Amino acid sequence: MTHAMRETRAGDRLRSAAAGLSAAVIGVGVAELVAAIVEPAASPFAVIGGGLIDLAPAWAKDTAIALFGTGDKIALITGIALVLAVVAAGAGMLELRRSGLGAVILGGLGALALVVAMTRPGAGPFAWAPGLVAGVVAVIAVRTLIGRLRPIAGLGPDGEDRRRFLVWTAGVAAVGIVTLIAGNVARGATRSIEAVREALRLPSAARPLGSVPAGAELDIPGLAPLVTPNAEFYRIDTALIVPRIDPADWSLRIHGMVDREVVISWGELLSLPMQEADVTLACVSNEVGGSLIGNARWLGHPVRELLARAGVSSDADMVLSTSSDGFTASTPLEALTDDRDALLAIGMNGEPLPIEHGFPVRMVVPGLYGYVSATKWVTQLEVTRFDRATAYWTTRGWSERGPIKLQSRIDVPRGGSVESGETVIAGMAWQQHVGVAGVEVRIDDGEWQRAELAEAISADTWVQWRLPWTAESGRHAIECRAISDDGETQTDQPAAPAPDGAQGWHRVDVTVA
Ligand SMILES: Nc1nc2c(c(=O)[nH]1)N[C@H]1C(S)=C(S)[C@@H](COP(=O)(O)O)O[C@H]1N2
Ligand SMILES: [Mo]
Repeated sequence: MTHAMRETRAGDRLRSAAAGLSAAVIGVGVAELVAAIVEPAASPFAVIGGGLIDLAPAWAKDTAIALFGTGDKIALITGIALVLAVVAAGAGMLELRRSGLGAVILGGLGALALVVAMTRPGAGPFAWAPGLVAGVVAVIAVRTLIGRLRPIAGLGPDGEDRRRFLVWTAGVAAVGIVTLIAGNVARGATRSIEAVREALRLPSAARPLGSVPAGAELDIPGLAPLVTPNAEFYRIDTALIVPRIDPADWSLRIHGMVDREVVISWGELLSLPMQEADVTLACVSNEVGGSLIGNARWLGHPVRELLARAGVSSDADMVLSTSSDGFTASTPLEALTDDRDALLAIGMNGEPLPIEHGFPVRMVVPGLYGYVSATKWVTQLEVTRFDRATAYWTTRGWSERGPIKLQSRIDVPRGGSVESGETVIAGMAWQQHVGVAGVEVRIDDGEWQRAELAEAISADTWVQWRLPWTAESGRHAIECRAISDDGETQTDQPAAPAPDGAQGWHRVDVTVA
């Protein structure tokens, strides 16, 4: 084999890989456009990503959140795109070596997207369309492009030149990118739900809460605000495409171990007495010192009232709430029937729920981690028993119950370097529905010092704390621990988030200049 020949073959391999890649790009692009038009939730990326999320074991969810935080979804999409690119390039190379082989691979990927889309919870009547289109378009594209490459590679009649092949390949990819962008724009344009939300006027609470106590907000730079603005509120869910529910189409069905099923529409819900509650929501995946926690003023109707209307069987001990996208949470029945502010919430900090926080209706239950209580886009409450039904994260290894653990966090200083002299250490502490009685701080394993606790809004919210500190130069370790209203002292025994929440003391290392 001459040197020149070897070079040509390497070039052809590269060309065939590019052909496979651009065939995949046009397949995906056209499919995303079709999905945006007929059924946004059936986008091949969304269904494959959603399927992977649902298959992922607890440690994978944990690792993803630890690595990418709330950017975990972007990381997942990027990962899928990279795998697809590699497979598609390989399909192009195989198609050149053996006609039909690459087409089978790309068609198979389309079929996979089709099957996954049709078996997703809440799949609509056109769920099959994007996958089918992706497969067909990609097969036609790879057959056409590789057909044009074959003569160049010396495998067919002459008459093609490299430049024309390149133009074709680039053209196909360009069309794919344009349709991909168009699909995303089209999906954005189905923003009508955004418009509906913006036009909504929420009813006011029967007995509106006053503003938060003046002594509750310490106002220290770097310290988390007591009330988390909606735009800064952490978001955790399994939804790659956020469900967009028109309130006019929304209803909640209460069924299972009840005397009578209750179905309530949006209009009916709005006509019921509304109640406000300040409640801090926390994610079980929050690491010690982490930021998957926020506090908001929620507006809603007590879940208790609707359960009473349905008449709950005395044998029941759990309510399985289900969202429009199939997520489920198992909430102990008593947390929904005792006197706490467990709400079917429609408002968050004076606005309708943001779409990514559950519009139009979600659950909020003080004292429990979000994964066992805070179902967004909620559409069903099934009254049942823990020994009869299992919720989404429980089947993936997380605890079936998730009471909030006593925790505290240092926000100021957050590490790095600090000026020497008079300064302040400050942070947050929480154990929703129990309440925080105190926070202690120690420096360099010294004596525990009692921090000044700000006024709490209620036992259902986190509380700020501060401790004046004379910082002396050198390296220092700052630790904190909370004491609850039950008299419990926050444990120093570290535990990872899985299966029922992280624990241990938060520690910050600083260098004082
Ligand atoms: N439909 C749905 N609701 C959900 C989830 C979800 O994945 N899907 N995740 C839960 C978890 S794990 C948490 S911590 C909270 C987070 O609520 P937020 O995104 O409004 O902060 O929502 C809960 N409700
Ligand atoms: Mo969570």
